[in-house]
Amino acid sequence: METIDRTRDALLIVDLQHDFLPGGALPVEDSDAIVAPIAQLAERFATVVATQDFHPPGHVSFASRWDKRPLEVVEVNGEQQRLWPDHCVAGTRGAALACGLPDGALTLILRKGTRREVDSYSAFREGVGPDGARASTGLAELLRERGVERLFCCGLALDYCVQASARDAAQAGFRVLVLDDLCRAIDPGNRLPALEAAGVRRASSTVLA
Ligand code: VGL
Ligand code: ZN
Repeated sequence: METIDRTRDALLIVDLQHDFLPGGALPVEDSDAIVAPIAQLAERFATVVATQDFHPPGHVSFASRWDKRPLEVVEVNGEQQRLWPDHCVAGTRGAALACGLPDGALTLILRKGTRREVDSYSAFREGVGPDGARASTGLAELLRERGVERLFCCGLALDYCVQASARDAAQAGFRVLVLDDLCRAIDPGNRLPALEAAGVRRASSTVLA
C-alpha cells in the first residue's frame, strides 16, 4: 500500500487525447477504459501534470511527410524515428485532452512535439534535435520547486510516451511508479527495457487504495 502525500507526490497523465482513443488517428486499444479512473485518481493529488502531444502540420514523425507508411522507421538527427499517421495536430479535436478533468484540476498542461523537426515522447526532455542534444522541458525543475519527490505515471501510450517520461523522471532523480492498469500500449507485446533499466517501479493503482 502507498499513501498519497499531497506535497511530495505528483500525478503525471500522459497524452490522454482524442487521437489516441478509439476512433482517433492513432487509436490505442481499450484506451477509453482508463479515462474515468484517471480522472477520479487525479482528485487525490495536489499536483497533476497532463502532457499533450501537439504537433504542427508536416511534423517529422508523420509518415505522410516522408511519403512512407506508418510504423516504418527513418533516421532523424542520428536517431531512429518511428513514423505515425498524422495525429494530435495542434488545434484539432484529435489533439484535445480527453481526461475529463475540470480545468482547475490540472497544475500544468505540458505541450510536447511542438517543433516541426523534433519529436518528443518524454515530458521531461525533447527528442534529439538538430544540435544533437535533448532539450529540457523544465518539468523536473517545476516539480522540484513544488517539493515533489515521487511521481505516479499513467496514460498513453505505455510503450512510447509513458515509458520515455517515466525513464527521464527517474533519471532526473524522482522516485517513479508506473500505474500499469491506468496505461495502455500501442503494441502490448512491446517489452519496456527503458523502465527496467531506469529502476522504475510498476504497480497497479490499487496500491493507492
Ligand atoms: C505517442 C506515438 C506518437 C504517445 C505520441 O503518446 O505515446 N506515440 N506520438
Ligand atoms: Zn506524437
